[in-house]
Formats: sequence, C-alpha cells, structure tokens
Amino acid sequence: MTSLHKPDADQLRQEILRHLKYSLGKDESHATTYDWRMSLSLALRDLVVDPWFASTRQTYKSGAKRVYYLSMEFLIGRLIEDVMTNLRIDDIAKSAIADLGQDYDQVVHDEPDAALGNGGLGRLAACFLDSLSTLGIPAYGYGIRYEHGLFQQRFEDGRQIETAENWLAQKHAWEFERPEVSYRINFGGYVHQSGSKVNWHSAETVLASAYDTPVVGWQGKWANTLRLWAAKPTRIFDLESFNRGNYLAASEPEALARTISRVLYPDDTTETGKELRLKQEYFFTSASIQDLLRRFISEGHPLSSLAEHVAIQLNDTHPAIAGPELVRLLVDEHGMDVDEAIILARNCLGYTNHTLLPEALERWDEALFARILPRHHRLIELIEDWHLSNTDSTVRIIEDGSVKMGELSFIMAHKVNGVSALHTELVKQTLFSDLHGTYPDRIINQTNGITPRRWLYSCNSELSTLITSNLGDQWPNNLDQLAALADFAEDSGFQDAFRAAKANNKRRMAEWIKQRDGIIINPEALFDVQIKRIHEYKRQLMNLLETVALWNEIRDNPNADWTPRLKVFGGKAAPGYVVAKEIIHLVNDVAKRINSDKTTMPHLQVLYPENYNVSMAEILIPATDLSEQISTAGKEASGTGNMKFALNGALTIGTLDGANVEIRDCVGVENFCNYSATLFLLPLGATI
Ligand code: 26Q
Repeated sequence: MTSLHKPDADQLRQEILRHLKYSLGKDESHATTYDWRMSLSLALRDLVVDPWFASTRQTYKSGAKRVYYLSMEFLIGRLIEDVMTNLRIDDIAKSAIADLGQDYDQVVHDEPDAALGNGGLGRLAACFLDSLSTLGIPAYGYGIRYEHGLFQQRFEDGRQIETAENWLAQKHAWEFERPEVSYRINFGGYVHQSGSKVNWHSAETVLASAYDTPVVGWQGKWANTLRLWAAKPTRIFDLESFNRGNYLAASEPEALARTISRVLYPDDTTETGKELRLKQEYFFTSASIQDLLRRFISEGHPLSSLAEHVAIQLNDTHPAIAGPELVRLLVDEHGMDVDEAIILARNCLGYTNHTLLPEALERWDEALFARILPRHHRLIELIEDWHLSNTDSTVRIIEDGSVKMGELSFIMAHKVNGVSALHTELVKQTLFSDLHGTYPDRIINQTNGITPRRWLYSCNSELSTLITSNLGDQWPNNLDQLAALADFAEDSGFQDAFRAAKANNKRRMAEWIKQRDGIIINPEALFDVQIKRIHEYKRQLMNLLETVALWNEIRDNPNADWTPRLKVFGGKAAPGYVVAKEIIHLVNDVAKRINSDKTTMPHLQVLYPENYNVSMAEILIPATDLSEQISTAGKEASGTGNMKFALNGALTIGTLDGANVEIRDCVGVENFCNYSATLFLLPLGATI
C-alpha cells in the first residue's frame, strides 16, 4: 500500500487548466461544460496512476494470488465522484472548480453513466471492484467494452420506448487504450485429430483489444484494473473488394467483427439462445483466460501451480465457457493431459449463481454450440465423461439436445456460491440438489454486499457527516462500526439531525425532479419507493394495486388525517418482456388518473421518472422513507437495492425473501415490516 499524493486546491486547478489546454486543446474562454468535466476527470485520473503502478509492482514482487472477476456486466455509473470520494479530495475539487468559475454540480453531472449492465448482477460486479481495491486484494475485472450500454427508456403515452444508449459518443475519460494487448478469438470451423494432437481449424477470427480503467480504493491505498475487451477485425479493409468497386463489401470484415462488442443484451428471457450472445460470451472469456495465462507464464511459475496464483470467479454462467477454454489452452497449447487439465482448471474456478428461475438458466442448443465452438463441444463431452466416471452422479451437462451452462459451471468449479443465506439453501435443495449430493462441500453461501463508499458516504453527505461527527471517519472502511450508532438511538439531538438529513435529501430529490421533468412533489410526504427492473416476480403490480386501494380509501374519506404519500416507481422492462411492459403502461396510466384527482391530490401522488439508472438511484435512495422489497418468496436471489435503502435509514417493507431475511436479522424485527403480515393484518393506508 502506498500513501497518496494529495494536491491542494490550487495545484488541482493548475492541473485542470493544463489538461484543458494540452489534452483537450481548448482555451478557457471557449471551454464548455464537457471540456471542464473531461479536464477534471483527467486530472483526477492522473492521481490514480501512481497508486495503480505501485499496486501492480507490489503484486508482482510478492507473487500474491490474483482474483479474476469475469462478468458480462459492470454497471458502473459515474466515476468522478467515486474517485474523489476514494481519494478524499471532494472538498479540494469543489473549491478548484469554483475558482475556475464553474458550477461544480453541473460539471460532475455532465458525466454519462457507464451503464454496461442490466441491474443487480452488473452493479454487484461494480461494487466488488470498489471493495477489492479498498481491501488491497490484487484483482482484475474482465468484461466487454460495449459500444452501447443498456438502452435508454422514455415513455410515450405511458408506454416504454427504447433508444440506443451512446456513452462512447463522448470520449471515455477514465480508460487507457492498450492496442498492444490483443488476442485472437476463433469461431466455427472443425476439429481434426492427428494422433494425440487435436487441431481446431476455425472459420472466423476476431481480435480482442484491451482497454484498462484503474479502480482506486478507499484513501487511494490500492488500485486494481478493470480490463474491458473491444472486438476488432483481423483485417481492417478488404482492398480486393474495394478495387473491384464493391465498396460496402470492402468494409464488411470490420463491421462483422465489431458487432460482437456493439451492444449489451438486455436481460431478456425471451431472447435467449442467440448466436451473437454466445459469441460475446466466448469472446470476452477467451481473451481474459488467454491474458491471465500469459501473465502467469511470464512470471515463470510451473503450470501445475496455476491454482496457487489464480482465482477465477464466474459472475453467473455467462462466462461458463471459461472452464473448457482453460482446459483447451492447457491441453492443446501446453500439452497437458486432459484429466490433469480438468482438475487444475477446477481448482482455479469459482461460480456464483444468481437465480433459480428456470427460464433464466442458460442452455444452448447443442447444434448451435457445436457449430460456433466445435472444440469446446468436444471438451465438454470429455468433462462430462470425467465427471460421470469419477463419481456416482448421473447428472449430465449435455442433455436433450442442450448444453446446460449451470451444470457445466458447477462441475468445473471448486466452489459454488449462492448470494444470500436463503437462496443458497434453495440452490442446495432444488436447483443443484443432485450435484450437491455428489459434492456436499462445494456449495457455500456468500451473501451479496454493496460498497458503502458510493451508497452512503458519497450519495448521502448529510447522513455521512452526522455519522462521522459521532463515530469518526473510519466507518466507510469498516461498516461494522455503524453498530455503535445504537447508542444514539434515544438521543434527541441525534434524532433531530437524522430527521433533518432525511428532510434535506427529500428536498434535494424534489428539486431534481422539478429541474429534470418539471414535476412538483411534496417533500413533506412519506416517500414510498420501489426501484428495480420490472419483473412479475418483483410484484410492482401488487404495489400498484395497493396504491389504487389507498387512493380509494382516501376518496371515501378525504378529510381523515392522512399522512401524505409519494409512491415512486422506477425501472426498465426488457424490450421483449410483454407483461412487464404492460405493467409499466398501467403504472403510468394509474399515475395520470391519481395525479389529476383534486380530492386526493394533497394526500397521494404517483411518480415514475423515465430512465432509471445508477445516478438516479443515488438521488432517490437517500430520500426514501419506505423501501419496497416485496418479491414472491423464493424468487429474489438476494437483492442489493434492499441493502442500499436500509443503509440510508429507510424502513423496509418486504417479504422474507433473499437478503431481506438477513436485513431483518440485522435491524431487528421491530424495524422490519413483513409484507404478508401487513397485507393481511393492517388496514390499508395505515401508517407504519
Ligand atoms: C441471459 C441470457 C441472455 C441475455 C441476458 C441474460 C441475462 C442478463 C442479466 C440474465 C440475467 C441477468 C441478470 C441477473 C441479475 O441481475 N440477477 C440479480 O443478481 C443480483 C446480484 O446477485 C441479485 O441481488 C438479484 O436478486 C438477482 O435477481
């Protein structure tokens, strides 16, 4: 760990001006908000480089084991405030920007969200990157540098309309392009065996080209790397076609290759089995495995010691091909025996399961799979043979014409984890009960978490300041310290300050929605919030019905002493998920009706802001009084939004599902409102 060089406001101001001139090529008099934002980001990025180099050097020197987190998604959001928080130079940056005559909020909020993920799974990956750096654990995040992140949502007559997201239209300030780091990724063709040697004669090759973003941890003591792969053609341009006058065909190889990293697939169960998705999965997994093997070999270790130096974690089954790919490289390129390679690969791999929903379990049509990845198809058969012949199990990886990625991941991992205590039990008892019987020590629980740096310290400065004034400034690095707040629970001064912080956050949200959408909300109302992907099992529809019931109650008795309530919905539906889109339409229609009712207006309002994303969550969560976590029990693997609300002092109304169970254990039953009990035991509209 290194100590960070912290500039003062004047030095930072000079650095911003230097970047404005020499990196942006702009004169102060012509600089736009974009120019200031880029200059600030580049000045901040500079500060991360030394800790980053020092971390890398130290890992090389110590020979420490590295974690490789393979994820199709990293839902990062904005980075400026994140970096400033971790370097603890927010105040310095504020005064530097003010000295330059710029509006700090405007500059910081000019940054587009990096939305390279759908929801929980992608945000979890981003939180882990922050935590790994804060803990000083040598780690790489590996993923795809999508040109277009998650679609943007707007409403037309209450219906969801999707448009392409375009975050790279502006330069991404935080990344370093690494044109010298690229790998060949092959697809298709056939496999030919000559003697004991197997040759894969592929039909198509693209290049995976690296882009690195440093990820700095708390107090700048450690920084890891997020390495994202972009697909590029092996041949830029087909000059022969061009010379024949066929101009479109001349650019075809480039267009085809680039398709692979063009766009993030929305989490859409109706869209599974798409060839391009399989190509994306293999593309980034192969590049990552080749990269980590190259690093390992360059350090001069014997291959047999791989598992002592390398831990590869699979974020769901999306990178499940990592197992067969590592076996392929060990066997075909390094001449290792197949059984030995399978065991070695398994000792390196861990697999996190995020869902029990049968429709969300990845399966590939065997014929499609064998066409795109013929060598891996053969290797999966060998892995299956190995599993069947070394155990009593009858569980197959390939069955009924499908390749089952869950079973593949389970068999190829030395540890499999669920994401909450309840979910892990269900994984053992239902999804993988047979494999659990065969490998009883393999499944473990690792309840999800969130980074308190982003989800309290940075997004809720009012509450953070209050906590710091009572507990000191080490809690963002050690959240257990918050338990000491219990001592202040009865302290009226603390209670008043806590209430004041919540009230200010509600006013901030009211100001934000007024600026953004011209909507006026009552900051005195009870903010009752459900923000997450729209899904039947998450039961936004049930929440809406409760809203309508409350509305009817108020209409029947408008002069009663109602606590004014703001019902907030937020979230996107997968473009092909018809029922979810109907729910959005209904919420918007009901909102329109309720919001125009003069009788109930002082007591009830429904708000559904368009385009929910990480940055919106950072405004909504600190302002929330009541957190809605009402999934059908057994369906929500963990939830992580539930943790963010609880950390920001909202009361949870929830079912005993996922991590809600553990939250209830933490906050105490008296502070957790059991949804099913509420529904049946309390009259509607009762204050909780
Ligand atoms: C699969 C195939 C084709 C296209 C897309 C997908 C796909 C993409 C994303 C399938 C699933 C996802 C995302 C799943 C997800 O976010 N799951 C959530 O993970 C969180 C972190 O563990 C949990 O807290 C949530 O409970 C879980 O729903």
